[in-house]
Amino acid sequence: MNLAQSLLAALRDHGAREIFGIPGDFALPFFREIETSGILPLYTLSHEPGVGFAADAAARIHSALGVAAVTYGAGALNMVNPVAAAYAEKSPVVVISGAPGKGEISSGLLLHHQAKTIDSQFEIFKQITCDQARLDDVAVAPAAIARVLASCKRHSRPVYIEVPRDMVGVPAEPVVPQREAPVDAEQIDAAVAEILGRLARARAPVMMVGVEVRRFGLEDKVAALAHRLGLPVVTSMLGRGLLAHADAPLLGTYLGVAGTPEVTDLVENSDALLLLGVIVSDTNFGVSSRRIDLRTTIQALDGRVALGYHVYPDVPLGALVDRLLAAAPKRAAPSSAGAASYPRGLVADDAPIAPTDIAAGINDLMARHGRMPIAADVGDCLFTAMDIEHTELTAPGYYATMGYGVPAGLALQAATGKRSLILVGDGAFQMTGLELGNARRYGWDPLVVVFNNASWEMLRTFQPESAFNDLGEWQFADIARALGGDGERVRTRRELAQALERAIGRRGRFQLIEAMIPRGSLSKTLERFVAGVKRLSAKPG
Ligand code: TPW
Ligand code: MG
Repeated sequence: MNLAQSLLAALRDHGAREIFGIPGDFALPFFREIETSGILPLYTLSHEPGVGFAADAAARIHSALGVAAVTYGAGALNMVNPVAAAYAEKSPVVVISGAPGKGEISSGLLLHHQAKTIDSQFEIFKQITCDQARLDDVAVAPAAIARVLASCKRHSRPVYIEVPRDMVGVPAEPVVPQREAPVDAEQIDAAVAEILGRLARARAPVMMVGVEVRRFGLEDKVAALAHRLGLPVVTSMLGRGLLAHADAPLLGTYLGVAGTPEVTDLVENSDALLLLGVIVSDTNFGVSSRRIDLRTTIQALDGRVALGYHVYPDVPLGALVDRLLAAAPKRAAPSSAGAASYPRGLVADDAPIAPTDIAAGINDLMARHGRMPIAADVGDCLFTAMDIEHTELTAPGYYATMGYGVPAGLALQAATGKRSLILVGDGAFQMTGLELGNARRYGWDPLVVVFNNASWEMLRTFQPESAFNDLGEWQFADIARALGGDGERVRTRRELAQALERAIGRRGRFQLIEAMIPRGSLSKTLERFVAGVKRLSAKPG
């Protein structure tokens, strides 16, 4: 076994199922090993941001490692933003970069793709990954791989592995996975007792679930826990899509001022808000209509539990949920709050299309043809996704990078074999939409809805006076044909309803529906968001 094979087998043994990548000369030997070993399938895309987003989405949908393989410098540095997004949103992406070999480094020449020093790239990735290794010593490389992959799983954050090109074929030992660190049972029991006590005394306890619940594969257990404790459940914005397939008393998504009053009141009036794996960020909490005092909440995140000023520093979420389930009293009192209702029954008339019509059309479609996993980009398409019934969703709901939707949607299909639905704005499509050209050769046929308002509309809502938010009117439906898919431009609700039905019936090629949306026409959620943010910023203090 050589070092590359040792690394590839370790990736597979740690849960990775496929690799997304783009080679370069520093990475060619490693890519040859990927192809000839057949240990994991390789999907190449066109631009490294797409590779990073695809690996991230695969990690999210599998609740396991995603892998992005690139070349040194020009390749890896192109992935800084997607990896930063994965870091922020706790997606376990393994970045594997080719690198110059020892002999080249000592040649005294500057090397192509080198930024400041040979180490610059390693230093840059230290900022956006939780562990790193350069495999330049075969004696310690297997242990380094084991450590880095264990970190990736434990923290559910990206890691960085650099493979000098002259090391790829060197004979190496297989990687022995690290054993899981033992948990401090007494500490966990103490945390569990305090949590259950707080919940029992509370007048209006509520459970909010965030991405860690999915990252650590806890959805079914958390659903059972909610039933056991009789707690109503909401997701955070980034956690939207969680529990979609679990039997949970799920009411909707907490969006502060942008959300429905029922969910917002429930969360903001709770005297014991149990935050399970929720990243406490401005997108979740900055838009609260009534400031949530985080000291009154119970927070389980990043391997610790905090109740007010009381912190239990070593409590992994999985172990906590297991102990809560074991210790919780069997209280059958179901939560009384009603579930959210979503727009349905798209009226097929000649009115222009509003974002809410797209939500209604998709809800109708899924009711007839079954639920699809969704990848959404940033823009009003993401707010519109909040009006689509619960289904698996991957979107950068906290870090909020554009360009995510199309590559993520391709990865959903690569990872699950299921046809995905991609929601993307025209501005975001301009960034990474061409990755759709790769769908044909891999047999992916996602359904893509482009929200074309010829505008950076979200930015316009905050700063209407700026003309730079006017984009040109690109013909996205025409681009679809050139990329190997089918495209259709629709302007009315009737055309939208018909196009959705046609698209779902056509398999084998991606289907792009370009929905023309008049500027200024926003989803209800974005409307409330903008009104709420303006109201909040108008308040003194
Ligand atoms: C990589 C900043 C946030 S929203 C937005 C921009 C430029 C406009 C989105 O336009 P689009 O959608 O896609 O047409 P819509 O509904 O608003 O019309 N660069 C990156 N990420 C972000 N978030 C920005 C810039 C931004
Ligand atoms: Mg737009």
